[in-house]
Amino acid sequence: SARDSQIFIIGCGISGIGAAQKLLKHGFHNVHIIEATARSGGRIRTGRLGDNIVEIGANWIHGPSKENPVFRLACDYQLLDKESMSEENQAIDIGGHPLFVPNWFTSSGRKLGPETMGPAVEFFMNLLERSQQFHDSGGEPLPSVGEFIKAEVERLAPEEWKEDQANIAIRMAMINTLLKLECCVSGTHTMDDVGLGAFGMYKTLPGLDCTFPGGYEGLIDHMMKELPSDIVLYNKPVKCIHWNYTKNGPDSKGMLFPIMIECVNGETFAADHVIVTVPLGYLKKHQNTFLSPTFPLHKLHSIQRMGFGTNNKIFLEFEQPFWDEDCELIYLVWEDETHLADVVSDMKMSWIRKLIGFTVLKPTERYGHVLCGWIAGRESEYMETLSELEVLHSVTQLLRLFTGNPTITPRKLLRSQWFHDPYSCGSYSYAAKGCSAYDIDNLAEPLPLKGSKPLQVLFAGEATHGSFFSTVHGALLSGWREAERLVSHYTPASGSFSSKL
Ligand code: 6YU
Repeated sequence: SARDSQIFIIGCGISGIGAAQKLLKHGFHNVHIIEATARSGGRIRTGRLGDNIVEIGANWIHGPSKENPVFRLACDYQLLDKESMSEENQAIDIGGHPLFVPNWFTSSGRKLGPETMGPAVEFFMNLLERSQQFHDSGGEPLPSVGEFIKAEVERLAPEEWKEDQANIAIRMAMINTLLKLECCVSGTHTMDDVGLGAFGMYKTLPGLDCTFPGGYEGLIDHMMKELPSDIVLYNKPVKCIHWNYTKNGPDSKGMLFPIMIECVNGETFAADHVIVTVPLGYLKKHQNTFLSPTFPLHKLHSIQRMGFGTNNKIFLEFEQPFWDEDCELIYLVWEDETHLADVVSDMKMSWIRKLIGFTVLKPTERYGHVLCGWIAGRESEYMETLSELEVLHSVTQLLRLFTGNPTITPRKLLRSQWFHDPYSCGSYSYAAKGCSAYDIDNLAEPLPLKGSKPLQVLFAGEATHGSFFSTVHGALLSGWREAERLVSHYTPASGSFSSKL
């Protein structure tokens, strides 16, 4: 039967796991996942800092409400606390920007109050909201979000804050911090790289972002338990997928397999279909060798055009907090950054300026005093090349400068290194300057679309979801989508005979 067809999924992240789950549910039984590393989960990765668990990859369920499949699974598996599941939390709609209780520290060791900084945050959030609206209305005045926001700040800020001249400089510096924070959210080097017209392609769901008390990887563990235990072939990086391939031997029915998967270790697998879920960063890096024959031009161009950047975390553990008890987000503001320009002239000396600040891990009873620092872009990639001790030294100096306390010493540090991870090549995708919905359609388009042997190579993964790219739920939905594409390919249209069976 058609359900006998050989299907291989490349990558055991949540999109690959989701695809396997759905195919098995529909009766396909020759399904395997080929994974480059020794573990499942990909960019969902829970690590340890002393006695604490910390998320090295994905952190939150963005928009945890009924429509979010990750939320539904997490509820079914009972992985969330009561509050996260409450109807009240599900109904909160903040448009993707949780209002964390902030503390502001500046480079002269001052701690500033909400009356000084609050207006800058409000002003910025308004510009961000306006940036998202060009997707529906069209007519974007500038190519990128960064250029738009900077132009609007220059135009509007003097008027907006004219009654409060004394604070203009510090608020401009604050806007710089907020732009850097937005680089972390979008996973990009600069907001000048994020397309203004495409920014609004990203859609949010209602629900107050929540975390997994036992770690995000618990979700992966539960999903894996529902799959046959031998479904994943670990430690087998795929080197090349040969499609329209004619040199395979015949299958049990004497048919030729159209695909040959070639692994780095020389092993090969014959298949009818392969679902590729490797990160966009990996595809960009290996665009000339990963497929043979290579990608059609329109697909290749979209792989090149869509953005994929780096956002890293630096976890720090302290004996005592230097922040307020209710603080959820610590902003670092450089008082000399009063001009809106993202230039780091000397990477070695100044990379640390890109660190926007820290989220506070809550609740304290569970974590103790742990902060998670956020840093994106090329400075983040440079940080990855430094030793843990060098990073610790730089962060310690930074904290002493900003708190004015020369004795502050973090007692432990752990940082992520997503750019140098050979199977991620960065953190997640964004809609780059010049991108449109067509680019994501192109990324998701199967090869070949038509012909006597269609749908040989299918594409899933976070970057292929039109509105939830860069998220775990987008990744999961994309895996389900490609599995369903195969299911309907083999399902006769009602009332008519299908030659596909
Ligand atoms: C979310 C969040 N979150 C922080 C950080 C990161 C990410 N995301 P996978 O990579 O998982 O799987 C592919 C597998 O393929 C993998 O196992 C490889 O080893 C394997 N592979 C590769 N090459 C291979 C080869 N050759 N052969 C065989 N195997 C191979 N998402 O929902 N909440 O809080 C965060 C965050 C530091 C790095 C995140 C978050 C992104 C998710 O982690 C990610 O999308 C999915 O896990 C990907 O799953 P997958 O299966 O596709 O790939 C307005 C506006 C702006 C728009 N942006 C909004 C911002 C929202 C994004 N937020 C992110 C924030 C954080 C903090």
